[in-house]
Amino acid sequence: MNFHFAFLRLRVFVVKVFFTLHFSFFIFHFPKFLPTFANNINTHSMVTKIIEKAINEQILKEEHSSRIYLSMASWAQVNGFQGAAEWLYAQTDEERMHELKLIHYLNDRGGNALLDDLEKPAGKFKSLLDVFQQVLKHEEYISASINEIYALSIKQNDYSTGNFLQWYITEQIEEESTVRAILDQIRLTGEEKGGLFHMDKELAALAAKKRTSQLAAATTNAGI
Ligand code: OFO
Repeated sequence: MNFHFAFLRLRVFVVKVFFTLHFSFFIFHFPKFLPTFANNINTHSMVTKIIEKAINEQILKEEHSSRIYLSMASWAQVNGFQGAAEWLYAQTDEERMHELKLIHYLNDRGGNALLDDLEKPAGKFKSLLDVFQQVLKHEEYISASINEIYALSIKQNDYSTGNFLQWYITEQIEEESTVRAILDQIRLTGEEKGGLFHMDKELAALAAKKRTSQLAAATTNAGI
């Protein structure tokens, strides 16, 4: 074997060893890169599993809100409070719109919106005052829940979800304030027949206003 041939074989051997070592290093360390790839995907486009779970829970709460108000509306209707029934029926539809908005958002962000079992809502109430006291209590609970998901989205660096939830935060301020005003009026007019009659008329007017703004929102958000 001449010297040149031996030198060539040595070079081929060195190149082979070099590539074999690099390939083995990549295969050995590849699993460590996977979480990095996954994290990048979660941070930049898809919701994390934690946010997906939180939004799915909120979807259930909005659907439950819709049922609670539907049950209250039915009670109001059979107990002669036509205006209150109209307001509560309109509120039922609004809660369903809140639910739909969340479903579309979650699916658009690569999550999977899932429905779950619902609790049975209460069907009997002591008075109109009792109904609206329960509405306020429920809205306060929903506001706290929205705020919790907002805080979670910031913790998860999910600013898109935080931005999306801003709409719900503003909506909750409005919902609570409307119900507080209704409660103040019920207390002011009193729970005597004349006062309740007047209040029911007020609620019918508020329901008509709510329906008009729902129609406007449905026209603007026709794509949701
Ligand atoms: Fe969805 O705002 Fe009431 O519950």
